[in-house]
Amino acid sequence: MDNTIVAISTALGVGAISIIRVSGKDALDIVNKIFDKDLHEFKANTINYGHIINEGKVIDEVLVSVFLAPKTYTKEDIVEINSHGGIAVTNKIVELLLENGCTQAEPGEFTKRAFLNGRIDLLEAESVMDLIEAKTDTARRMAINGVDGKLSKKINAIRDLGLDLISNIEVNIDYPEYEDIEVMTIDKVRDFSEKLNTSIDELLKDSESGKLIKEGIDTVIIGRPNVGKSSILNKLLNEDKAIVTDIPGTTRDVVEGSIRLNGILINFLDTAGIRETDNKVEKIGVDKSLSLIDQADLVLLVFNNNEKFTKEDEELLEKTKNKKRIIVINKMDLDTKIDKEFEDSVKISANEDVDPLLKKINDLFELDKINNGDMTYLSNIRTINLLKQAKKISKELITSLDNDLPIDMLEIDIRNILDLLGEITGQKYDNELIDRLFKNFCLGK
Ligand SMILES: Nc1nc2c(ncn2[C@@H]2O[C@H](COP(=O)(O)OP(=O)(O)O)[C@@H](O)[C@H]2O)c(=O)[nH]1
Ligand SMILES: [Mg+2]
Repeated sequence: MDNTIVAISTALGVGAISIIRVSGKDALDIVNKIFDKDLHEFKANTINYGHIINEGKVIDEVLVSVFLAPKTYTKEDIVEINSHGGIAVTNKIVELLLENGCTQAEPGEFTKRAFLNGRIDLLEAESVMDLIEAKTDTARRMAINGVDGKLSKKINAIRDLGLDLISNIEVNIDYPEYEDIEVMTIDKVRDFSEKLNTSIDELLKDSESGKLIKEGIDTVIIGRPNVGKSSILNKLLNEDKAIVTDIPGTTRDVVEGSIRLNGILINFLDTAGIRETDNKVEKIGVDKSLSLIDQADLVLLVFNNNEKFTKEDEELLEKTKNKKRIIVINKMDLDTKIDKEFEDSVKISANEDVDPLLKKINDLFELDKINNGDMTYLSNIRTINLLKQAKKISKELITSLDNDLPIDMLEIDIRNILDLLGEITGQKYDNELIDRLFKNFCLGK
């Protein structure tokens, strides 16, 4: 991290202003070479008017902010140039900075430096990205709790439980001859182990909400041709997105659209109706529909109230039986001819209203509850996987206690849990992981 990096931090394109960010020990010296004032004369955390100059010619009229280490985003000296927005201006300034000693920053490199220099932990760094990528206000609320360190606090509180456990075990090992200490510590160890187990469990349960908030619910609409799938999609989205006709096999490609339900993004995928077909194009669509079932978080399986239940309907029922699923009986405005009863189904008429369906989705995922939660959740696959491993070990811990295993044997398990929690917040990390993680960030962040 000896080099001084530069990147455009604002979105590329035409806009009122752009911000070019420079970070590193030579930040002030390098910008000085192309600025018409001496940045060293400015106070920290000030914004100053001046010109970017090259070979005596004015390149742009700018405002330059100076932030001095260590009280900056990266803990290094940072200079931010607010230039006029636009591709030619910003590219020219970056080009000059590169010529004068800067290195082009990699994606996420500023935040990576903030992490490596110890200003933020890994969970906070990941949350910065989540905040930038948040598509809903709910996702924003969750991400800011991560950026703020609330989530790290939760993880660290669980780590503290583990540390308490270890110290109790060690007291027990150090004074084995005192029976009352032994009895007392074993009770404590059990108590802490259960607390540890419950806390991990709760956090893991919350992370399911976290994942939904972050990624939304991928919902695939499945059914035979002409049962009204595309009509349902259009009504859900309140727009004529998919083509609706009375000709079976109209929808061939996947049509997508999303809505927000109680702050959660629901991504709907309307598919080709599933049936045996000789038409090459339609067949590709049918195969695609079937493969989408596997990836979906939710399947809306649509049947036609106005037709007898068919063998194909039965097959779809079978194919989706292990998925989270809502059975939708459509065309309720027409005569009932369907000759199959379902314990739990939503009956609608797509040309009238789909509110009962929305209510059902809400109830199935308890979306209003999620939306009213405290939003301090893990939501990334990396951290959720680590927590899952920790949970497995903490469950074994309880089993060991139930089986009266010698107490010193538990210490290894607890240390493993501590390590896993440490990996979540980045107290322990390997460089390859860090490189991979920050590569997904945007440039200039
Ligand atoms: N009466 C009635 N007709 C519907 C309803 N839903 C869809 N349709 C009609 O059924 C036909 C097929 O609808 P479409 O949405 O294209 O079905 P898909 O093939 O499953 O996508 C169209 O003529 C729609 O207007 C409904 O609830 N009631
Ligand atoms: Mg259709």
